[in-house]
Amino acid sequence: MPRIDRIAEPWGSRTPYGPGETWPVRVDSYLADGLTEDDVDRWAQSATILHSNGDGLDIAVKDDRIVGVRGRAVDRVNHGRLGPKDLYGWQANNSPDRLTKPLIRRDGELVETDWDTAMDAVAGRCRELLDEQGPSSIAFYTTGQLFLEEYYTLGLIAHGGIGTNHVDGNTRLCTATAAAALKETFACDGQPGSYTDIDHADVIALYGHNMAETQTVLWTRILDRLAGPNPPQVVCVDPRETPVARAATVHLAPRPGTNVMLMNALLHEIIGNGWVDRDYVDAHTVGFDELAKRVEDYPPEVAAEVCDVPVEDIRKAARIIGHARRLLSTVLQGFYQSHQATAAAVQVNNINVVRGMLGRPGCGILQMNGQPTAQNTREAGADGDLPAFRNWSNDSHIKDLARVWNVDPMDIPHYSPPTHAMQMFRYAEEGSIRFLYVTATNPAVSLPELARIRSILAQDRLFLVVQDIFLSETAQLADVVLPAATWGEKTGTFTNVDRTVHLSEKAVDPPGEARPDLDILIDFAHRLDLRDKDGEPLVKWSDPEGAFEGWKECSKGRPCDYSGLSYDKLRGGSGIQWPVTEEHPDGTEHIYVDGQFWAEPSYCESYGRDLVTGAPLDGTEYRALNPSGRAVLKAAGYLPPHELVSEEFPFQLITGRTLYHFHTRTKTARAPQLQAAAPEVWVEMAASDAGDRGWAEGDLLEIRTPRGRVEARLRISGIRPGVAFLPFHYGYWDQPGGDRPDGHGRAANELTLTDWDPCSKQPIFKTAAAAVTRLAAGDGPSAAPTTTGSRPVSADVPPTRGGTAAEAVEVLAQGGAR
Ligand SMILES: Nc1nc2c(c(=O)[nH]1)N[C@H]1C(S)=C(S)[C@@H](COP(=O)(O)OP(=O)(O)OC[C@H]3O[C@@H](n4cnc5c(=O)[nH]c(N)nc54)[C@H](O)[C@@H]3O)O[C@H]1N2
Ligand SMILES: Nc1nc2c(c(=O)[nH]1)N[C@H]1C(S)=C(S)[C@@H](COP(=O)(O)OP(=O)(O)OC[C@H]3O[C@@H](n4cnc5c(=O)[nH]c(N)nc54)[C@H](O)[C@@H]3O)O[C@H]1N2
Ligand SMILES: [Mo]
Repeated sequence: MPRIDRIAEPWGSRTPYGPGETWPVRVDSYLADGLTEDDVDRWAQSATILHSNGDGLDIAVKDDRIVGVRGRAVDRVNHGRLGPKDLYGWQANNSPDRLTKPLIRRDGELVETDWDTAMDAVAGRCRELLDEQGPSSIAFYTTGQLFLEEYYTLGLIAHGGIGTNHVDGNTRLCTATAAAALKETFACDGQPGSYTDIDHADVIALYGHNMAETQTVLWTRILDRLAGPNPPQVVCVDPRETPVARAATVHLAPRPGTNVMLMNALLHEIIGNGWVDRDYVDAHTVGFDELAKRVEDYPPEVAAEVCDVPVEDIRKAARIIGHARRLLSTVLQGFYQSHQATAAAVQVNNINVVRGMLGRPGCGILQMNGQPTAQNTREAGADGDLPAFRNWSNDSHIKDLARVWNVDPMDIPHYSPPTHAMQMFRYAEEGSIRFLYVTATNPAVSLPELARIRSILAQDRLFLVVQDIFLSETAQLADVVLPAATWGEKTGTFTNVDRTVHLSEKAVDPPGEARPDLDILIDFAHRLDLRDKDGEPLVKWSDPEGAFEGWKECSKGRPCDYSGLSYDKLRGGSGIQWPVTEEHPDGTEHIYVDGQFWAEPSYCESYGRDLVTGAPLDGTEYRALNPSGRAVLKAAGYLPPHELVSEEFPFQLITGRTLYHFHTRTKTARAPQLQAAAPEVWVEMAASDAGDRGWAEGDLLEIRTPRGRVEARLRISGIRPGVAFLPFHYGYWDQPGGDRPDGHGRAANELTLTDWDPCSKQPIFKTAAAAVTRLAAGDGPSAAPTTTGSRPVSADVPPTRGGTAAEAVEVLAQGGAR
């Protein structure tokens, strides 16, 4: 069987196809230690977890250990393909340094203990605080990496049992703007697009989205269209020369933080030239006149100046988008992690809406998620929102939720918008939050301004519980550490960006005494003795399928309706797109068909916000604006970034990802092929910036902002001049699981600022002003990958290769390139 080094060739072989054709099948697999499929004892059905794409796969098991993975040919998402992180990342499950016993802090040290002692300490401290200070002293900070069943249970415990409003996920750092932008335009979360739109689109526009590295299989789908007949045109908006930029018909590389200016100029051209579907706008929208008037002030000449992009490129991009017959737009962190995040993302929605490009094949918006299960954090109400897109400011929605949970409506906090993560950390800093229960996230590396975060997490008065699979940087600061089972070791469901629900089956037992997150949460609820209004236990299930059945009831009749799904139905075939109901038993590929939205005032999830101040609108205001539930076209003026460059801090600092690592690397650094591909932090700068200063590839630089400093070796790349890029994957411990802080010198978030978008409250990771100096000349190139956005401009950097250790199998169903 053909073997390919998938470190060297992250996207594998091409299987070209044309518009409207079916994407050919290509089954990718990787088994450890030279095993073949004949050696495998059994396969367990699941999907990928180190990104949001939701590629169906099977987990290979031999001698009760995970030994590899194979893509599922029948799955609608990937047609068998897997990306490098999927092929190699599962090895972290088998890492010898997994947490296997609970830990508790005694005399300043974390020591091993038994589950009873650990859980009594957790529930005991929580109960004490509830009695002394009330529910507002309790907070939960969760993730986009657990299962739907776990979030739903957590939301029930926190909102319905404890009654705190302080529940959020790291999804605040990740997809808060996706949700916010959808709520602004459609008054409800829920992804309008479908991945199959790639099969039909004639124009694909990617805004601040390095899909090639962050959803590799989705990008493979685009590459296969680009290699086929009548390929789509691609528009890329990104200040770096990413693989997306290289494949684009037009690449706009704006100054970081100027997205709204650029979007307004694109809309200026589109509306000004009449590239508008007037019938659609008249029948299905409100707000067009304000939008048209607002963007009059943003001619391309002005944007060209502010964004520093050639005016003819802006016009060209607008013409391509304006003439598209089937337009797919995708948005991610280059838009979401900035000061006008929601305002910018909403302008992307506006383009598709004014062009009438929604609800049919090839016409979609993907306000992308990042994490594998972030969609579920939002749906199930573990990000502060209420379950199943219920509206916290609509009393009848609260009453309905109270019915499902059998609690009193007044017991569900809904007196103000849910507390967002950045505010929760502020409350912990000020001392009003005294108990913080962290599940499956590593805030000591991933939150902005780490010196501050460390000091908050290390406070004596804060009781910190960390539930993880490794002793992360955050876990090392905890009072109690709870060892969790993870993907492959527990069962549950999760939903990807395009609403596809997958079942992930347990393949093997967790190591040592580690337990599924769901079991731990239910144990916590029982120890707190949480009850419903009839005195029965509040949490009525004891296993994942029971939780799923509870969720089906909760979601029935709401937009994200799972009531027609079951575990059995998800077994054997492809993932299925919600809503799944009696009328649509096989799921729903396109929502918002014929301009039908979930925006009707009594049904919608959100009444929207002011894009500048973030203040929520109330029901009366919303009814006046949008009585019949149309799409809302919201305009926004451009505001400059909050932290501007100066003589002292002349570089714009942006941060982000590389193809081979996931976040704080707790998993990918433990997969040898991935770690070797990007072993240490680097900083990207343009050749002109390096040349002006006499710096060379591989020189050791110091990057400094008013918050901290990082040392990194220089990669001279195709990034725009004046901008420096740092990957944020490298935490401050020497090696994952190591116990020696190395002086806090390499985590990008030492440098980032405590500031957020007013509407989505998503932190600004993509614009800060930095000083860069050289500490030492290098003795060779930096270790940054050459296959990605960090591709060197110079030819003498050795290419990134995985060698035989990274050879994966690729089986083409129809003749492809190999
Ligand atoms: N390999 C890999 N894949 C992942 C992840 C991972 O850690 N590694 N994480 C997953 C998660 S949780 C997420 S959220 C996604 C994130 O996926 P992406 O959003 O695609 O990744 P980022 O690298 O954070 O940011 C994307 C791009 O934004 C650009 N950018 C920076 N500032 C600006 C700006 O002001 N304007 C514009 N237009 N662009 C700007 C950067 O140059 C960068 O190329 O990836 C998911 N997939
Ligand atoms: N500067 C900068 N900072 C950023 C970003 C950026 O672009 N730039 N991006 C932001 C974004 S989009 C995101 S999503 C965040 C990600 O930030 P984090 O969520 O902090 O990153 P992870 O490394 O994914 O942390 C997940 C943790 O959960 C653990 N874990 C994995 N599986 C399980 C499980 O099944 N159960 C339990 N209990 N634990 C588990 C892992 O070991 C790990 O410690 O970072 C954000 N921070
Ligand atoms: Mo994310």
